[in-house]
Amino acid sequence: MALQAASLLPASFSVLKEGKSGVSLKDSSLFGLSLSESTKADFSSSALRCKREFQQKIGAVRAETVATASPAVSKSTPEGKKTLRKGSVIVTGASSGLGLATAKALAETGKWHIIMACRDYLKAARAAKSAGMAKENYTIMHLDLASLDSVRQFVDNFRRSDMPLDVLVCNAAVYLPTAKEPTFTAEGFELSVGTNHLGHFLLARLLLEDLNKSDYPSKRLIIVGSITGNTNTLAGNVPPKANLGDLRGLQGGLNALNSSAMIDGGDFDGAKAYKDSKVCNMLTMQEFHRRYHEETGITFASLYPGCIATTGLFREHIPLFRTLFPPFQKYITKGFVSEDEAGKRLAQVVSDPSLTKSGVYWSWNKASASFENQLSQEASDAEKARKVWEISEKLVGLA
Ligand code: LMG
Ligand code: NDP
Ligand code: PMR
Repeated sequence: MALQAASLLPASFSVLKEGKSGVSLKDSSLFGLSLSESTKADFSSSALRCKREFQQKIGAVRAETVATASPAVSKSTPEGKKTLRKGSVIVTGASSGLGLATAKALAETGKWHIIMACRDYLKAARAAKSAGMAKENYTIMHLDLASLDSVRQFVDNFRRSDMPLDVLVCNAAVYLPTAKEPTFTAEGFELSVGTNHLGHFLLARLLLEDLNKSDYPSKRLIIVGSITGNTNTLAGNVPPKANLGDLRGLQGGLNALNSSAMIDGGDFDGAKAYKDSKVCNMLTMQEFHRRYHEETGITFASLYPGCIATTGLFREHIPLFRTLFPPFQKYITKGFVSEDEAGKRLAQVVSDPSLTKSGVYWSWNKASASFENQLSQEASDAEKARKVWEISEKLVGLA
């Protein structure tokens, strides 16, 4: 695995040997208001070759849940039980937080090989090691979502690895709440929307072909969303609120030259840009579902994993916020979840046989049971989803 990981690195990389508006506030408990409504609303040919090589590489594991396993991916053991090869899943941003916890949860099942798609190879390698992930369960590959060249290079490298692709998890994100001025991706898009939305948009569009080739019984494309992009919740009403407006800034390329750096054309606000990017993530998932679910059978899903107040997402926030935010979420909103728990939730969306419905935005209730959640009016606006899709494909060079 070490060699394989090393051979997939770009030449410039050092080699490591390890491998609907209306906020619901019924029965709440925050300052005399209860949060359970908001919880409910939001807590609340070559394929064959790949397959053969992949099976040799990582072996086959016993299938527990394959109702529809095709003979191609399963084989019989001497005891007559069906086995299923390991699933192959790409997780972006698996070097910390939710992505790492998800990779760990999947690796522990022994049924998944995780391609950790990360911008910092060494960090990812250390993270996987300290999470106790066994080397045969993962491969690290370089991906910087803030560069479309890097996204294309990643897709090439991945294809050269001959591993199949059964599930893609678009998880990585940046959040720049204290930035006074916008910063930009390699192509000159505002960094939060450029990374969280446009980088993933290109990646997912390119890898759809690879997912389509997979013979795995349940193929999935998951894009991580959030409560804070949904204005039908209390959390989504904390200013600044997400709002894509008429998309004039996105249309202009978010470069702060001939257009605003913000999707709606307004003044730059890092927290809003992040929330807008999450709306794009949730709209993109639904547009994928509308365009491709019937034709491909792929499950498209998004989720709010809970408030994981301890992750690196808040690294740019002021120290006081970083100190107060976890106890605030734990004891006041009660929306807090640990990285481990959130990782198990996302791992369910990757592999649980009961979560195969497409076009769904998953959330979990206080008892950690999953449910289909409602998106805000804007985050479920089909016309806006189509426009975001069409503008985005021009920006990333697909149209
Ligand atoms: C913006 O500020 C920044 O300007 C922007 O740069 C970016 O960072 C953005 O979203 C990110 O935030 C948001 C600012 C405005 O909020 C804060 O600064 C508050 C930080 C809170 C985080 C930690 C809180 C710690 C609280 C203390 C906990 C310690 C324990 C004490 C125990 C006490 C026991 C009683 O925030 C606001 O504007 C606040 C008001 C927003 C509420 C909006 C909700 C709309 C729905 C109305 C219902 C309101 C009910 C609850 C209101 C609670 C308000 C505190
Ligand atoms: P972290 O900061 O811990 O993880 C984000 C990951 O994204 C890191 O691995 C980071 O890499 C990676 N990343 C950032 N920029 C790039 C880039 N240009 N190219 C490749 N990878 C990149 O935050 P979380 O785990 O909290 O966030 C994960 C997801 O969960 C995000 O989509 C976020 O929106 C979502 N989410 C988080 C919530 C929370 O409460 N924390 C709540 C709801 C949703 P590196 O390690 O190198 O920095
Ligand atoms: Mg929020 C039900 C209450 C709830 C939940 C689940 C969250 C989640 N937040 C809630 C309430 C509140 N928050 C309230 C009442 C306030 C005002 C005091 C508040 C404030 C607040 C701030 C300043 N919250 C924040 C911030 C951030 O900077 C975080 C953010 O917006 O990142 C974009 C954040 C978050 N609150 C959440 C979640 C999940 C986040 C962060 C991450 C994300 O959406 O991805």
